[in-house]
Amino acid sequence: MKFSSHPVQRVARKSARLSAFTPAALATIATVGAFAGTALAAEDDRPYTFGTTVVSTSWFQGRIYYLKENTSRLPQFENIQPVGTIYASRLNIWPQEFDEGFPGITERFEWFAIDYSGRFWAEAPGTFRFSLLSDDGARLYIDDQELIDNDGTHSPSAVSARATLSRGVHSIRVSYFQGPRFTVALVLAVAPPGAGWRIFDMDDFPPPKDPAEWVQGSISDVQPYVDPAFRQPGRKSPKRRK
Ligand SMILES: [Ca+2]
Repeated sequence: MKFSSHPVQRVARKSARLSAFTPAALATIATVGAFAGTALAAEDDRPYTFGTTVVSTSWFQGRIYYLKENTSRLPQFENIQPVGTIYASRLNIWPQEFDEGFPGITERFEWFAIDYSGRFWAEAPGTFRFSLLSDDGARLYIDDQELIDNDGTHSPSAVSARATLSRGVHSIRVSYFQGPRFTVALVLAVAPPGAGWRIFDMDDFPPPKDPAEWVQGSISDVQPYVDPAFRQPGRKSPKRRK
């Protein structure tokens, strides 16, 4: 999928023009970009972290793995042992240089993978759209079904999909790997039923307070998604027919 054909990438392109990926710049993007809304505007002061070591049972749990040099695809995670665990409510790492590793876990900044998993509650059933921007490869699974395959060694690029989710608890997994130094990116965005694009945040999808109300959700109708509002690069906008 080309750079400009996708909402996530369109925002990334806007941000590139702002010369620095600062929180202030992101807040500005939030007010003008395809993700307009409170989620981005309420950016915390560490917008680029892959996660923290502070344990949270309601967030993504990300297991960090070392990869062999010249790995070009996501690994078989079942066959390797994690070197540490981090937690994140959102995956909001815009394209950036990364050379510091993970505080308290490892100094490695290339040839690593993170397998994020968690659970979220869909209150309103219907069509959810997801978009996954990454450098290098990433895949998105919901309820053990693969929605997005953005694997491989590549510069920041996004792939989108849509699916119908029922009301209830859903599992979510984002597998990610960073190949060669230095650039990284990992942004997961969602457009819930009848709503616009925003950063997917676990805190936006809490279950009912009473566990007696919890029900298992289901997924159906998984399909690729291309936003009709975005033109293909190099093409003029179609003339309206009379
Ligand atoms: Ca990279």
